[in-house]
Amino acid sequence: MLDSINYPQDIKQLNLEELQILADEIREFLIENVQKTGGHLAPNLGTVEMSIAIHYVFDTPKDSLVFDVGHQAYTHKIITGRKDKMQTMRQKGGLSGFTKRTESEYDSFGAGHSSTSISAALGIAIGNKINANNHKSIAVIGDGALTGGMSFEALNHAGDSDADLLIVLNDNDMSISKNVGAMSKYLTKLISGKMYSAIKDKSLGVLEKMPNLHKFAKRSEEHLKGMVLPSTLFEEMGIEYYGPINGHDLPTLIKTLQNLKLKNKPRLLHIITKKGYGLDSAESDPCKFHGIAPAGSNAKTTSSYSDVFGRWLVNTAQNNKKLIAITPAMGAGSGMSEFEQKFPQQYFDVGIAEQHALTFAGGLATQGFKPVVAIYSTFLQRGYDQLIHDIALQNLNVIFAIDRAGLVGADGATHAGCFDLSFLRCIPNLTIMAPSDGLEMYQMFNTALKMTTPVCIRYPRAAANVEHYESDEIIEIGKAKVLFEGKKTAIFAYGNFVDCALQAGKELGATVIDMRFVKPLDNALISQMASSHQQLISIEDNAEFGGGGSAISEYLHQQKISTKLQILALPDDFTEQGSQQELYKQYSLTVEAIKKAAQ
Ligand SMILES: Cc1ncc(C[n+]2csc(CCOP(=O)(O)OP(=O)(O)O)c2C)c(N)n1
Repeated sequence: MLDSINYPQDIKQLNLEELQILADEIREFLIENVQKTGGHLAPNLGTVEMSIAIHYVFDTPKDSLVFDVGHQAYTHKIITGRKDKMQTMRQKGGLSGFTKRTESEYDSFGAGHSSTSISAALGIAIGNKINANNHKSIAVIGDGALTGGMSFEALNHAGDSDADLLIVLNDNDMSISKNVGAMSKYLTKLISGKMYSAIKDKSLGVLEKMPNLHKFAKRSEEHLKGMVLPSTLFEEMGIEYYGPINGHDLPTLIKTLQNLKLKNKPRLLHIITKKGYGLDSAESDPCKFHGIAPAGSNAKTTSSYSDVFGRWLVNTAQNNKKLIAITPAMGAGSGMSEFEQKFPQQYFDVGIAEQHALTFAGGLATQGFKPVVAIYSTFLQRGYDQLIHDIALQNLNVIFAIDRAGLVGADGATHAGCFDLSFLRCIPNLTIMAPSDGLEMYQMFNTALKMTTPVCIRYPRAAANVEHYESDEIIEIGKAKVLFEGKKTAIFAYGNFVDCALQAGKELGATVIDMRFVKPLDNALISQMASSHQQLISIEDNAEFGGGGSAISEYLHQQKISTKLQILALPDDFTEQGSQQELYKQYSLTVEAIKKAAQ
């Protein structure tokens, strides 16, 4: 069946039986393909029927379909002209793992970060209304993404509008880890109504015995609406609520969507799905199968920076009850699983709520706690005002463990941590460090623990480059470290690029410096290097504008020191996807590039 399907009009020719066969074939295709390419397997196994049903019922791309995060849109990609490129997914030059407007007219809105879909789809719906074109606007959002503040802001707006907006809430009770929070509990309450208590049954078989919605079709709308509870939180907010229904039952999905298509007010369809549906291993461990590496990729042998951070947390908490670790829904990825298990009282997963995570940490800091916010560089962008207004301005003692800084690889531009040095450097009161290996990182966290002001430690998605990293030592604030003494050229390396600089430096006979601090800079050392060397090179995986090299340049300018400085950093452009090594080469962040710059 799949061979003959390329676009939504092809699936519109199929009958229900054929659609079911198509769903089964797509699921098999996904299992095979994603294991080869790597990517978000479990989320996509949960959205096969939903994606088919939406394209079957609606008239995409005239009707806009907006996926939240966009990590669960693989079936959508397969049936919107991209089936043959699925094997290129997440690779250099290949399909994005998320929705992307430049990739297809069917991707109504680009995504990667969470909780944007209702706002974007509402914008489209209100635009449609003003343009009087009768097009539909559909947001697909997971229960995890619904924990993000923007979702609530958008619901608040939508419920008070008359926009033709359909929200499909894909509820699988999971974020990457188990979903958290009061909203998640409320959704569970909704679905544990008598009629759907059977949903937890793995086979979902009991649901099939339930009357299909088409039997209700001739009855009044009121019967369709609020079938389980007389009123829901959504309805109280002015958004009609429908469901919950089984999100793997194609006939029910199609019939329900056909009914909901006829309406033109803000409305929400609550569908229940199983993350990893159809693959036993993914169903039983959906967190592990949320995102998987490609088959044959190197098995992990050494500790990553995230592992080192996790170890530091666990070791430090043994005798520090004031240490509080906070994650906006990224506990496992941030290396905090052991900490969560051993110190549940000191661990807070606040949901996909970066803004709240920061201000919550600020509040804790005022009470004498040592909050550590573990956050990916790209998601810290969400908490920028909170960082300035709620932490730095009040000089509160919050430690930021900024993971996935620099180029992250296959996830591409939406997830690259290319801007943190630029947006952090300009904020007063912050200390910013970038470790060159796991040992230095461990000592930086020891140092941060002793400080009383806000501290950022930014590190990459990479192996931590050392076997032994546990240490009691601290490092001197604002002091860089000369690793190799040479002549003529001095190379200032930040974080992960120290190794590469050292190799180039040794080959060139150049001086190599591990900068360690982006703020405060080791100005004395920079002056000294500028006067004793003919030329300077800096290297980092941050945008050139405002990054570590830029900091050196600004200092030299302020001091009226005239010298040659070449900054190796990321260009004024959004970076591509690909392996980290491919991207370092593309953006000239290699030993060769340093040698070329020196020459
Ligand atoms: C702002 C932001 N924070 C964190 C993430 C990382 N992230 C990607 S998917 C995901 C979980 C989403 O859960 P849900 O919406 O329920 O979708 P599911 O994967 O369960 O289908 C998280 C936390 C993100 N993409 N954006």
